[in-house]
Amino acid sequence: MPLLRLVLFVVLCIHEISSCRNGWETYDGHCYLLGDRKVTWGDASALCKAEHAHLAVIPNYHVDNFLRQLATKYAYGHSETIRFWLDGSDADIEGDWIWAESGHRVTYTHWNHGEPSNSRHGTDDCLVLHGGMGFRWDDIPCLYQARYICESP
Ligand SMILES: [Ca+2]
Ligand SMILES: [Ca+2]
Repeated sequence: MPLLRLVLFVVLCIHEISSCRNGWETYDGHCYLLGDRKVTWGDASALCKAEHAHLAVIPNYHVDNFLRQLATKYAYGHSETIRFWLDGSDADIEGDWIWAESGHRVTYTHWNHGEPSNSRHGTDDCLVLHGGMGFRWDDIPCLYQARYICESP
Protein backbone atom coordinates (compact mmCIF):
# COMPACT_ATOMS: atom_id res chain seq x y z
CA MET A 1 0.00 0.00 0.00
CA PRO A 2 2.56 2.60 -1.11
CA LEU A 3 -0.07 5.33 -1.55
CA LEU A 4 -1.34 4.96 2.01
CA ARG A 5 2.24 5.10 3.27
CA LEU A 6 2.90 8.24 1.26
CA VAL A 7 -0.25 9.91 2.60
CA LEU A 8 0.71 8.98 6.16
CA PHE A 9 4.22 10.34 5.62
CA VAL A 10 2.90 13.67 4.30
CA VAL A 11 0.41 13.99 7.16
CA LEU A 12 3.15 13.37 9.72
CA CYS A 13 5.42 15.92 8.05
CA ILE A 14 2.72 18.60 8.06
CA HIS A 15 2.02 17.85 11.71
CA GLU A 16 5.73 18.19 12.51
CA ILE A 17 5.99 21.55 10.72
CA SER A 18 2.83 23.21 12.04
CA SER A 19 2.55 22.01 15.61
CA CYS A 20 4.15 23.16 18.83
CA ARG A 21 4.98 21.09 21.88
CA ASN A 22 2.27 20.47 24.47
CA GLY A 23 1.42 23.64 26.36
CA TRP A 24 2.97 25.92 23.73
CA GLU A 25 0.86 28.26 21.59
CA THR A 26 1.35 28.62 17.84
CA TYR A 27 1.44 31.88 15.93
CA ASP A 28 2.88 32.58 12.48
CA GLY A 29 5.38 29.73 12.52
CA HIS A 30 6.59 30.34 16.07
CA CYS A 31 5.77 28.61 19.35
CA TYR A 32 5.26 30.49 22.61
CA LEU A 33 5.22 29.30 26.21
CA LEU A 34 3.98 31.38 29.14
CA GLY A 35 6.27 30.54 32.05
CA ASP A 36 4.48 30.34 35.43
CA ARG A 37 7.50 30.79 37.67
CA LYS A 38 8.50 34.26 38.85
CA VAL A 39 12.23 34.70 38.26
CA THR A 40 14.80 37.35 37.28
CA TRP A 41 15.28 38.28 33.63
CA GLY A 42 18.55 36.31 33.53
CA ASP A 43 16.97 33.21 35.03
CA ALA A 44 13.99 33.51 32.66
CA SER A 45 16.40 33.64 29.73
CA ALA A 46 18.18 30.52 31.03
CA LEU A 47 14.87 28.69 31.54
CA CYS A 48 13.90 29.40 27.93
CA LYS A 49 17.32 28.24 26.68
CA ALA A 50 16.82 24.99 28.62
CA GLU A 51 13.67 24.54 26.47
CA HIS A 52 15.76 25.14 23.30
CA ALA A 53 14.02 28.51 23.03
CA HIS A 54 14.67 32.16 23.93
CA LEU A 55 12.73 34.96 25.61
CA ALA A 56 10.05 36.24 23.24
CA VAL A 57 10.83 38.89 20.65
CA ILE A 58 8.10 41.24 19.35
CA PRO A 59 8.97 42.38 15.83
CA ASN A 60 5.61 43.86 14.88
CA TYR A 61 2.05 44.77 15.86
CA HIS A 62 0.67 41.34 14.97
CA VAL A 63 2.91 39.41 17.37
CA ASP A 64 2.41 42.13 20.00
CA ASN A 65 -1.35 41.77 19.69
CA PHE A 66 -1.20 37.97 19.83
CA LEU A 67 0.99 37.92 22.96
CA ARG A 68 -1.12 40.61 24.63
CA GLN A 69 -4.21 38.44 24.09
CA LEU A 70 -2.41 35.36 25.46
CA ALA A 71 -1.24 37.32 28.51
CA THR A 72 -4.69 38.80 29.10
CA LYS A 73 -6.26 35.35 28.97
CA TYR A 74 -3.62 34.06 31.41
CA ALA A 75 -4.28 36.94 33.82
CA TYR A 76 -7.95 36.02 34.31
CA GLY A 77 -8.29 34.44 37.74
CA HIS A 78 -5.07 36.03 39.04
CA SER A 79 -5.66 38.82 41.56
CA GLU A 80 -2.02 39.96 41.50
CA THR A 81 -0.49 42.11 38.76
CA ILE A 82 1.07 39.82 36.16
CA ARG A 83 4.26 40.76 34.33
CA PHE A 84 6.01 38.73 31.61
CA TRP A 85 9.67 39.15 30.66
CA LEU A 86 10.48 39.64 26.98
CA ASP A 87 13.93 39.38 25.39
CA GLY A 88 14.55 43.16 25.24
CA SER A 89 17.14 44.95 27.37
CA ASP A 90 19.04 48.27 27.46
CA ALA A 91 21.48 47.07 30.15
CA ASP A 92 24.55 47.53 27.89
CA ILE A 93 23.87 51.09 26.70
CA GLU A 94 21.17 53.10 28.46
CA GLY A 95 18.27 53.86 26.12
CA ASP A 96 19.60 51.54 23.40
CA TRP A 97 17.05 48.70 23.40
CA ILE A 98 18.34 45.41 21.98
CA TRP A 99 16.80 41.96 21.53
CA ALA A 100 19.33 39.89 23.47
CA GLU A 101 18.98 36.71 21.40
CA SER A 102 19.84 38.32 18.05
CA GLY A 103 21.60 41.53 19.11
CA HIS A 104 19.20 43.39 16.80
CA ARG A 105 17.88 46.79 17.78
CA VAL A 106 14.28 46.94 19.02
CA THR A 107 12.41 48.74 16.21
CA TYR A 108 8.69 48.16 16.75
CA THR A 109 7.71 49.27 20.29
CA HIS A 110 4.51 49.51 22.32
CA TRP A 111 5.59 51.30 25.50
CA ASN A 112 2.97 52.32 28.01
CA HIS A 113 2.57 56.09 28.39
CA GLY A 114 5.66 57.49 30.16
CA GLU A 115 7.77 54.38 29.51
CA PRO A 116 10.58 53.51 29.20
CA SER A 117 11.08 55.47 32.43
CA ASN A 118 14.52 54.10 33.43
CA SER A 119 13.24 54.54 37.00
CA ARG A 120 14.61 53.26 40.32
CA HIS A 121 17.89 55.16 40.04
CA GLY A 122 18.31 54.13 36.42
CA THR A 123 18.01 50.38 36.92
CA ASP A 124 14.94 49.81 34.71
CA ASP A 125 16.83 47.88 32.04
CA CYS A 126 14.69 44.86 31.12
CA LEU A 127 11.46 44.63 29.15
CA VAL A 128 8.12 43.28 30.38
CA LEU A 129 4.54 43.08 29.22
CA HIS A 130 2.89 44.72 32.23
CA GLY A 131 -0.56 43.51 33.33
CA GLY A 132 -1.18 46.76 35.21
CA MET A 133 -0.74 48.60 31.91
CA GLY A 134 -2.96 46.43 29.70
CA PHE A 135 0.14 44.38 28.82
CA ARG A 136 1.74 47.32 27.08
CA TRP A 137 5.50 47.56 27.53
CA ASP A 138 7.40 48.67 30.63
CA ASP A 139 11.06 48.67 31.62
CA ILE A 140 11.76 47.31 35.12
CA PRO A 141 14.91 46.22 36.97
CA CYS A 142 16.31 42.97 35.53
CA LEU A 143 16.60 41.53 39.05
CA TYR A 144 12.85 41.85 39.70
CA GLN A 145 10.82 38.64 39.68
CA ALA A 146 8.37 38.16 36.83
CA ARG A 147 6.84 35.43 34.74
CA TYR A 148 8.20 35.10 31.20
CA ILE A 149 7.37 34.18 27.62
CA CYS A 150 9.62 31.77 25.71
CA GLU A 151 9.68 31.64 21.92
CA SER A 152 10.81 28.82 19.65
CA PRO A 153 12.39 28.63 17.15
CA1 LIG B 1 17.23 51.52 31.14
CA1 LIG C 1 9.60 51.67 33.82
